[in-house]
Parts: sequence; structure tokens; C-alpha cells
Amino acid sequence: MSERTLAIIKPDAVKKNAIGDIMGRYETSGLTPVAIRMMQFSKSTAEGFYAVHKARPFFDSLCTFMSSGPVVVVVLQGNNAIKKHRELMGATDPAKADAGTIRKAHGANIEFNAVHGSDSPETAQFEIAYFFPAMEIVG
Ligand code: IDP
Ligand code: MG
Repeated sequence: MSERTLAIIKPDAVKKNAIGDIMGRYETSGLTPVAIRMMQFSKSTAEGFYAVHKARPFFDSLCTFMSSGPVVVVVLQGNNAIKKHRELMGATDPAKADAGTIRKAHGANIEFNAVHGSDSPETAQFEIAYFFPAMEIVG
């Protein structure tokens, strides 16, 4: 079933010049970019995006990190895009991520872990709409 997911190439990965590598992995895995936006989050943009994690001890640090530099926000479309993207990303903690995953290749630790990916159809819908009006999504 074709579906959409939201990916974010986080500030650590942008600083490492890993945009091309990560986008290449999407394209060669059958995940088609249908919207792309480069931007720098304000702290409140990050807080709104991660509102689900508000009660977590790492929330403030996470939002500071996510607003620390430019990110690339991407809508990916393809069969089982949400699960497929999570598999490409690897585990949240790069130390536990499988070989060959994006987080294994580019993540430094459980916070600075290179990429974000939606975890369910409901969060994908919220996250995509957070950044893209429908008319800015192609395909
Ligand atoms: P996910 O990105 O794999 O879905 P979540 O549990 O949704 O992981 O956490 C969101 C983000 O918060 C992570 O990608 C990571 O940047 C950060 N994070 C998660 N757990 C921790 C932690 O224990 N310490 C610091 N940062 C964390
Ligand atoms: Mg998550």
C-alpha cells in the first residue's frame, strides 16, 4: 500500500554533509521524495513538532539540538513507506542500530542520531501537515 512518511535530516547530519548520502538511500530504496524543504527550526517549532515528548527528560535538550542548525524536511512516498523508512534509519540509539542503517553510518549517540522518521500513519499525517500544505506535495 502506497503511503507517505515524514523524514527529517537533522542538524548533525546536515553539518556532516550527509544530505546527499541520505537522500540517495531513500531513492535507491523505493522511497520517492514528494516534498522537500530546507529550513532552520525555531525552538518553538521544534517544541510543537515534538509535543508528544514534552514530559520526557530529554525534551528541552532535543528541541535545542533540533533548532541548532539547518535541517532538510522531506515527505517520502512508497509502499509501506513508514516501516521501510524506520528500517533504513535503524534503532534510535546508533550504538544499537543494525549495520547498513543511516543511524549506524551517521549517528553519534541516542540524541544526535542523524534522522527523524514518522512512526505511524497518525503521526505521519500530523508531521507532514506541520510543514507542508497539500498543494506543496507533488505526486
Ligand atoms: P525515534 O526518533 O527513533 O522515533 P523517539 O523515542 O521518538 O525516537 O525520540 C525522538 C528523538 O529524541 C530521538 O530521535 C532522539 O533524537 C531523541 N531521544 C530519544 N531518546 C533519547 C534519550 O534517551 N536521550 C536523549 N535524546 C533522546
Ligand atoms: Mg519517534
